[in-house]
Amino acid sequence: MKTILTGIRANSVLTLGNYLGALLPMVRLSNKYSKDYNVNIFVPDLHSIISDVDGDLKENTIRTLKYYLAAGLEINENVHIYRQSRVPAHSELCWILNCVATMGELNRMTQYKEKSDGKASCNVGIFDYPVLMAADILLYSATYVPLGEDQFQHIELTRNIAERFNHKFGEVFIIPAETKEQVEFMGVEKPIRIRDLVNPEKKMSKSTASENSKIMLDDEPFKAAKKVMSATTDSFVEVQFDFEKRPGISNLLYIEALITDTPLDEVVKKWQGTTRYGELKKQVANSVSEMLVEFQKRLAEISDKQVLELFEFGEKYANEVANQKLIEVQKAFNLR
Ligand code: AQP
Repeated sequence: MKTILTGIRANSVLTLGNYLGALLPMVRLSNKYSKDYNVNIFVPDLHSIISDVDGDLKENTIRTLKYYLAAGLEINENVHIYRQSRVPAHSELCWILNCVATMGELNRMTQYKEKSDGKASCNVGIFDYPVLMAADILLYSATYVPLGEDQFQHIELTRNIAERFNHKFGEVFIIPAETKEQVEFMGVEKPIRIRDLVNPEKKMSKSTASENSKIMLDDEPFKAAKKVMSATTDSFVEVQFDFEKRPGISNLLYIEALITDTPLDEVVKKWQGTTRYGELKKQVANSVSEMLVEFQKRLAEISDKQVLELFEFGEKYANEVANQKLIEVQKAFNLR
């Protein structure tokens, strides 16, 4: 069986960007394919500590898994849920892959440049986490890795590291699908990138200081609606969908399409060419707040015990699969 794999860092409450870009697509894919595919959903808690953790990491980890359940994830024996730190093979393989990856390729990673920008010094984890990510993917021979747009460069890096390894040591790793195929599998036209509400040139991020820039999944729905109403748009007369020239209003159209699961074309057709900026904002504010009401209601019904039981099953599976692959790698490297 092929494997679909994804993870979201648990360093704080998630944003609407994380939800629409990564969490919801994964839930939809899992529900659609988990009869015929392995589905691995893990919390990369070792990735979380490359930056400050807001709150208690253990609790954040459990909450992040609850988000998947609240977003409608259906569980069967092919769905595996685990914590990265409970599967030591991730760190072990990361070290080995560090000896295959090059400084030059890691230096080119946009996320590294953005996360280290302006800092006099940053921790080595910020530089090296794409290699840990490669280990996360390759240990389970994952073909599909549904992620937001910002992480696609890391999938390409994973492919390069795996190809280089296989070329030198034999066919040890399954190569994840290339970007185009990943995007097609996700059923979207291009990788998803939700923008910052105040500065729509940038992506919406958990760590952005300005509260109005981001919608958090624990925001009170009326507060989230207010943030949408005050989102930056533009000073043109008519609504146009164009991320290059009109990122603010395009972001709102995009959010509306993703939340209501309506084709983007249809949403754009309804609003494009009209002067109804205010009405469009109200519509999106409504959709966001309705989504949060439903989501938060479901979240409150999920217990820690439910999640801990899933970890128990998933971590047993993950250790078995990952250790087997690690042994193959160690043999290839003559460590064993
Ligand atoms: N704005 C976004 N639009 C679409 N997808 C997004 N993702 C993040 N932001 C957006 C996707 O969410 C997943 C998990 O991200 P992560 O927490 O592991 O790391 P990140 O990309 O660093 O997320 P943030 O919100 O920007 O966190 P901070 O501010 O802490 O650095 C990934 O699939 C990502 O693509």
